[in-house]
Amino acid sequence: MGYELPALPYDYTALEPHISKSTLEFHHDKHHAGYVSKYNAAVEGTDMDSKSIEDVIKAAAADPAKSGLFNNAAQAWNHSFYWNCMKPGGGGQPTGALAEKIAADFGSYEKFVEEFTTAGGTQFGSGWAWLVLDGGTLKVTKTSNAGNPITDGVTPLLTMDVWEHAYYLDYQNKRPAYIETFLGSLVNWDFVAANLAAA
Ligand code: MN3
Repeated sequence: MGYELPALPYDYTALEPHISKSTLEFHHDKHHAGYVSKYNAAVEGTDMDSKSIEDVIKAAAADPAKSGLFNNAAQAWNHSFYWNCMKPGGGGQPTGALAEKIAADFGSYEKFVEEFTTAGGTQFGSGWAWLVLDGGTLKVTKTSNAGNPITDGVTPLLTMDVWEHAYYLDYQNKRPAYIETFLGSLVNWDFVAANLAAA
């Protein structure tokens, strides 16, 4: 069955000046493609090949002997999700039911921004910041390396890659500037709202 590397949902230059064509070329065509390729090589000819990638992620997370498979499966999934979490002209405050839910569960949009910024900024080394739906409540979480919240039984709604390869060409060591730009100019709230509606 395998897992197909999805094309970016926008042009390589579409997120400029916030995220460069060069970052997206390396990030999608090299890093993401590499995880997908290693995932497919690992499951080919095994009983995992007939499972959805989400089921492989959950099964591999529960088996310490499958940490390599977990890393490539989760990174393949995380990046496919991440591309959709951004759009040209994105960012700023969400609207509608999502905005109301954020205000209800965090207290305010500003409080959400504070929690999400802290999660991304304090993830030591490589990882991801997430907005998830946990038992009907929105929460901010972070995971290290390839970690994915579906292994904790919660539903991912938004993610931000904080591996250095996501921002180093454009922001060098300034991860906080990347996070501020992600929230202010890139987040695709339409995608997040659709995920919330489907959860
Ligand atoms: Mn990445």
